[in-house]
Amino acid sequence: MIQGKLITMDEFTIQETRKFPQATGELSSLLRDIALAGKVINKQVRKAGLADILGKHGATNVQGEEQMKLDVLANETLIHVLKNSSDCSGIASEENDNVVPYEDTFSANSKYIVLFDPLDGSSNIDVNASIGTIFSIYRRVSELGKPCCEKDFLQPGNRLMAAGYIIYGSSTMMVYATRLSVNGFTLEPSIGEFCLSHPNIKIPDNGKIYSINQGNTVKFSAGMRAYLDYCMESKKEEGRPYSHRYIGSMVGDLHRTLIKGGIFMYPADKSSPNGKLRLQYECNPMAFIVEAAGGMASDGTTDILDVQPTELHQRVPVFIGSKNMVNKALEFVNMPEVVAN
Ligand code: P6P
Repeated sequence: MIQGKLITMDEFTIQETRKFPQATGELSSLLRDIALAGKVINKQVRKAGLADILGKHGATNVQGEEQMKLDVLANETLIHVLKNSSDCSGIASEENDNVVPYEDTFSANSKYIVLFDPLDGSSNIDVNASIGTIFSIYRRVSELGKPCCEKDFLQPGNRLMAAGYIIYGSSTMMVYATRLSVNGFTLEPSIGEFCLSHPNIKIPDNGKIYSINQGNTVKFSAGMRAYLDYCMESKKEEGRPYSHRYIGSMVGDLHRTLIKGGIFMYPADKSSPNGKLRLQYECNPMAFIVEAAGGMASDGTTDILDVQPTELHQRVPVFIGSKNMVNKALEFVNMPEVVAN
């Protein structure tokens, strides 16, 4: 707020850019393009209950998941907006089997690439629960002047330049992290602008909410089951057991975790040895945001951001949130099996 005046995301990113004389403003411009795509997707999401765009699109994506029509619309919106951006050389999407280099000369000379999950949590679309767009921005490693290629999209999360999400919930918010801070912007529909509402977000070191699909418990390791027992027991020092919250939409569960503290987990299990969530489209961007806010993200043994991707759509187990809670969970998960039984 400046003298009670709203600060738009554009004003904020320009102010941030001015702090670094060597900054070219390209990253800020790319963030503004993503925000534009978010506004277009938001318009489609907000009318989903009315327009005939509910229901299955019929196609299935590389994950074998049936695509809801909004998934497709969101994906196409992001591809179109970023193709017309002056700062993106190509994209990779959870909905596309392969990377999509933009073939024009201008894009071939752009220095950034973007990965996204266009509409995460899409199974919640027709029950009106929070869903979201997740994005990651890397500086490309391939030669400028030529189309970007797959190696640009297989960089570890510790090389991210920025990452964020747009959550279509009770309000529409865009939260993004650079290496300096995490900031949240709420869409003000009357002016069509994202306005700064959550400056310099920090995740509490502790929380009282654990978030996991407990329906998978029978498939979890003994250590994982021991941690869930710990969460459910009444802890004298905390006065009550933790609360369990699970929306089934990573953006919704992690936005709550970021704001209130807590832990979100999608661990490996007997039928999914690498868990379910995708490293490049969900776990790396969320880990970058949470760690920039002072939290922690692990695959059970390694910091998520240090995992070297080998495949575009690879999955990874994830424990992410308040650092003290993640460390406690890892104690249980990594205890010798015989002790945990
Ligand atoms: P489950 C949504 O499909 C998603 O990719 C994440 O947004 C969410 O956290 C997870 O899968 C939910 O998976 O197996 O609990 O339905």
